[in-house]
Amino acid sequence: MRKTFKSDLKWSDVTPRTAFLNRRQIIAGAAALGAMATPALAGLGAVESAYSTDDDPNTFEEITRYNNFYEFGTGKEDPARNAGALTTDPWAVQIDGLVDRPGSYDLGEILSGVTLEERIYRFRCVEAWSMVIPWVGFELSTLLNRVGVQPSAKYVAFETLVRPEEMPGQRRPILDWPYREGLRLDEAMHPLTILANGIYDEPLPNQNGAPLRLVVPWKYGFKSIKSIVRITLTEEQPLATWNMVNAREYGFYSNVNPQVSHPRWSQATERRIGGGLLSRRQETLMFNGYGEDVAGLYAGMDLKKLF
Ligand SMILES: Nc1nc2c(c(=O)[nH]1)N[C@H]1C(S)=C(S)[C@@H](COP(=O)(O)O)O[C@H]1N2
Ligand SMILES: [Mo]
Repeated sequence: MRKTFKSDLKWSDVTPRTAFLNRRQIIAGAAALGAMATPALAGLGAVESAYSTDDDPNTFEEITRYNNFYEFGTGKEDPARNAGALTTDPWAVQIDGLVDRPGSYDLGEILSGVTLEERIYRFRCVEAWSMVIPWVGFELSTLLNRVGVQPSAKYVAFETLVRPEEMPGQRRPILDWPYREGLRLDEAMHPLTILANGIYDEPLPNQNGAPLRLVVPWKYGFKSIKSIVRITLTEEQPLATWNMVNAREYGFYSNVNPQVSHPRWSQATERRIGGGLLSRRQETLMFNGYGEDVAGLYAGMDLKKLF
């Protein structure tokens, strides 16, 4: 089982897959030799996690050039083209609602209290494409525990930045800004749920939701809200952007489920984004393959009704 190895190579943006796989072989080799002391720190200095998948990760280029981030336009290439203008420093996150220590928390302050981990997760968009992304981040529960969740809290609401001067998509009523998402508290506290601030040991590119975005790997990608400026603990189920657009097509839960079709397409299979011959359609897994870890959250729930 992979665990707690420091990064020992800095990955190149140009040939990330090769560098990445070499690095993993080096780490596996070091583990086999019992070489526990791998002291070098590189990049964000994340430690590896047993929650990572063994699936081949997508390249840095694939992950950063094919995006959904409607604040920067609706085309898959718009975010990479337009998001460079976003100012991500300074950055603060307002944490409020049913918490003991509400306030505006500077990003540096948030990051100083966490252990960054590498989490290689499958990522499944509701549009039936998927990738494998080596995130760097930390468990959302760490942050929520630090601010103190009050017993009456049942949900967590998230909001993305509103800054139309830097986000051209927000100058048009594409969505009802800000982009909003929400989780049930037990989903938010689950160890698989992370806030990411990096990819491939590099700071998160703006088009992927810099400087801080949610990643919930067993749910459709739109739940993983980007560029978060507000986290609110609530008693009522919060509003969620795509659910507001069309509740019949996008449920509040939106757990990946090959048995529940989108009204306009099947969710039984997905297209794994990838170069040339490796590109392939594959079967979609229940809870995106994370059922062993998360199915218990939904015991007794009718997942066709509460989809
Ligand atoms: N604020 C915001 N967050 C967002 C979106 C968005 O348009 N705005 N798109 C969502 C969708 S549909 C997907 S699939 C993922 C895409 O993440 P990626 O571009 O890092 O792969 O971000 C999600 N988070
Ligand atoms: Mo998506």
